[in-house]
Amino acid sequence: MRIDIITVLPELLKSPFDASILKRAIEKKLVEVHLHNLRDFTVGNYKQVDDYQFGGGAGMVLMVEPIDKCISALKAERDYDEIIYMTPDGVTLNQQSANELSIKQNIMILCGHYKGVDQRIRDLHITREISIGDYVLSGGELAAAVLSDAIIRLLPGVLNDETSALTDTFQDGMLAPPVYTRPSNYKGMEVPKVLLSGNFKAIEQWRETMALERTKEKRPDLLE
Ligand code: 6GU
Repeated sequence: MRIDIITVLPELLKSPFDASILKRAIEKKLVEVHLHNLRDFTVGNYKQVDDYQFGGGAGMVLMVEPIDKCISALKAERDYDEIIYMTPDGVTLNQQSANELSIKQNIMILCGHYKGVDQRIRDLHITREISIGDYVLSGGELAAAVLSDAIIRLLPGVLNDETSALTDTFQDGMLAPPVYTRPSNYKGMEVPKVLLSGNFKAIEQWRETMALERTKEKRPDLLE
């Protein structure tokens, strides 16, 4: 898979891809992530990427021309399965949409900023608009990092047995069961005995029961 991210703040997006699982996925060439600085596509001397909105009102809008130039240059290089705009008025990201995107070949992600982007970019190029929840962030960069992480960890070979995505919360529409590690007794708090029993059938059963109980308690909406 290849992910191209268009942003006015590439420095904000470097570190998420430079540690842990995402770093390893890139090193193993399971994914390529390319950051594109919108300022490299400006016209004129001031490297201007945003401007006041027509009709008045507070907040700057990312201009159509630099974004169109950047997206068009990338499109000329390869076909994109999705061109995603990160925006709080998009469709809320969930595990199912992350699963869907993880089987694509080339994905482009546009990060909004300030009051967003000129509507003509959305009309012209965008195939999907994604939000990461009902709250407002200063820009789409952190949301793009969240989306990329959710996708990349699903790519074959990225996770090993220990970190397998199959047992994740949400992957089967349920929350994951509680987990414990050593010591088995901490300040009198005991680990559930079944987990120490070596009886894998009983452990599996316990985990299923606990997952269901936890989902009923914390996220009954998932069971409807
Ligand atoms: Cl994708 N962008 C911004 N700016 N705020 C958000 C968001 C995205 N998702 C939730 N809040």
